Amino acid sequence: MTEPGTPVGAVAERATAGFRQRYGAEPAGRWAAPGRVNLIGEHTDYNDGFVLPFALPLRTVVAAAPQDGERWTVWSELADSPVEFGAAEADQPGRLTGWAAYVAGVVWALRAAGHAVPGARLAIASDVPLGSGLSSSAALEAAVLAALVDLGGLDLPAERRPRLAQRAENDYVGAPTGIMDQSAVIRCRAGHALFLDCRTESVEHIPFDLDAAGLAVLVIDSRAPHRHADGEYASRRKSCERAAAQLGVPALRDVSPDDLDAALARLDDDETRRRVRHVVTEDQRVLDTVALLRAGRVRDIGPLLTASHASMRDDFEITVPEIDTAVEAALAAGAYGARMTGGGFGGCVLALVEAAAADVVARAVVEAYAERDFAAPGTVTVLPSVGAHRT
Ligand code: GAF
Repeated sequence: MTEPGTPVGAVAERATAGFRQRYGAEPAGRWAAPGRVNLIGEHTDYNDGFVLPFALPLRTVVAAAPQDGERWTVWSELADSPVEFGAAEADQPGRLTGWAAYVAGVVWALRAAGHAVPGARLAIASDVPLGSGLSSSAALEAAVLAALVDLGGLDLPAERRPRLAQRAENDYVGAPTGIMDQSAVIRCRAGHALFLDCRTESVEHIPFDLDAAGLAVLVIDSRAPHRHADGEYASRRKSCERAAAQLGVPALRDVSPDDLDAALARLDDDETRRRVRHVVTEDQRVLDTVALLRAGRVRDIGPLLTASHASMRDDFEITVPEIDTAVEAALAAGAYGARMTGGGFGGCVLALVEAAAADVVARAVVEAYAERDFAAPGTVTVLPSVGAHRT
């Protein structure tokens, strides 16, 4: 197995070193934001439902200092050259593309909300893998947002930040994602999962002390190429919204499990029925998982995780062969439960395992991949970590 995340100090040092080298000066501060995995509750956020993510010990760190005027200069260790933009580019959604769009999007969202955003120089370093479904984009948005809020002394409490970061992604970058990822990377606490009601944005921090229970969450990077992920995500979202309209409810969250059969009978095609069944049953699985965790029955959530995977595979149809293979191999090797985490069509699987068995399960997945000639997966055990903060 690979090591669980570079200590924040090492990423922060790279951000500081990058800042010094690029700008010949000391940063005024450093701000970190983590990636996330979602324990359960997939494609429920934009249906006003429930999610239960936790923050990873993998982080993006921004070293930053103010600069005169409305100008932003951004260097990233992952890019060949820095990007510089002013208010004109920031005020035009879509004008910047690629990784810099997430930075410009945050500037845009802050300005659109009436904040006086300070000009700044930023240097970015990150351990959150890109394109693995671990919310590298939300981590970047949240770290940049924290830096600009602090540098400008802006009045923006943590509970209002996820919506703003989401606007950057929805309206500047143009990705129609829900509120989960930004909430997770901003509001999570170490040792806890974040139970978020995506309609009211109220949160409860649910103790998820894996160490104390002798358990581990193994994250398996499927390394499957993201096939049509953006278009498929948008089409799932549209299909859910159409179904809610047909059923005469504000969102699918308003269909209770007791009303599910009657609701399905009112829909006119099988595919929509499957999509709705996933969302309604997934919301209930989140509530059941929370109830078990509150009762300290961590191992017992395993079957709910696995049922969530089956629902994503058969009803929401967002898994791919590499992902299903990882889940099956982890379960066969003794995991209590396993499921894909994140938007789908690639990305990562998480498996709940005895800490002492994590290596065995990881090896079983690697072997199953080799048998099918898939590119080797990445494996890492993770503990629930802290959300965005100054470091
Ligand atoms: C992606 C999105 F960004 C989230 O908003 C959420 O919908 C998730 O897919 C699926 O649960 O991570």
